[in-house]
Amino acid sequence: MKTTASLPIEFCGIELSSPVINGSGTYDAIASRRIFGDEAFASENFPFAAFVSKTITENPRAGNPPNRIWETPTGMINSIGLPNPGLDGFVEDHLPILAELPVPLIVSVMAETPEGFTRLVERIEETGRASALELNVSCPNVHSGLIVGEQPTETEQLMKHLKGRTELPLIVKLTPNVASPEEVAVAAEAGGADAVSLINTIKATAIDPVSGSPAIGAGSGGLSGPAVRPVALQQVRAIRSRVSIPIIGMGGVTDGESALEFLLAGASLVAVGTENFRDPVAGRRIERELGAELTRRGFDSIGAFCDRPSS
Ligand code: RRO
Repeated sequence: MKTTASLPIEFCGIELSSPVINGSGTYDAIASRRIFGDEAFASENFPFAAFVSKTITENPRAGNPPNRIWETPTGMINSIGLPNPGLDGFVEDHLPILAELPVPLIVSVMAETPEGFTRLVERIEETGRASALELNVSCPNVHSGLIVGEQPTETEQLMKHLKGRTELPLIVKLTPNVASPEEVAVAAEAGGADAVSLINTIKATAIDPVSGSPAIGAGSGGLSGPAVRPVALQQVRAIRSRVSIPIIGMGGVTDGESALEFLLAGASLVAVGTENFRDPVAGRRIERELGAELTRRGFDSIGAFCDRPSS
């Protein structure tokens, strides 16, 4: 028997070398290329099986005032506020670099209207450089005026609006900050979503005991890291029982065992987020550990695990 299970997997028609990818906004591939050169994009070094970009909007955004990041017990609050170069800046300056990645690219987008989403989706598709799109309808730090990710009917309408307009798989990034994320997932599937990803961060704040004011510049942000893992697992499990499209599970994945927990809860892929800030090559380690976890349980491939009788 091999020492570790083989991990290649297909997701929405995309061939991936493993089920371990990054969470949007948690790994700066462009900075890694700038600092480490071509080595950063060598397939044996790049830590994920697909790369999800930081979310972009049509117009450039400066982001929120500091503090943008705050460490918490077993987690982190962020309120970055979606700084990004806008669609033109992304297509002209970032995409040519991301096109050199050794893995498929998933571009994350956010807009205030269905028409705005359409412009983002169509322009990214035109470049021919993305394998899929993630629709971020769940950022806790941007008041877009669009409550689409919180309202099942709005989510379904957005998906119906976008569906005929692109050939690319559409992944809907869900918020944990609603009473029933399952209802939003069901609506996304009904509208034509190809997959859902969850969880985005959980609304949170921290108070500076000296000033008595929030430690976060914007007043509040979103909690991530191991602290949120039990919440994420519950939501992945609940959504798995309600939809048949694939799920990208995330929330406090730090090692092979926690990645396996998400697969057991019903995710097809797992995304690493906060752990990348502690260990930028965590994805590679988690992939290795996941292979060993599967082998220990008698599976020689991720396919055999997915086809196990109880699943
Ligand atoms: O940029 C952010 O503040 C941010 C985004 Br877009 C998101 O989707 N989730 C998050 O925790 N932070």
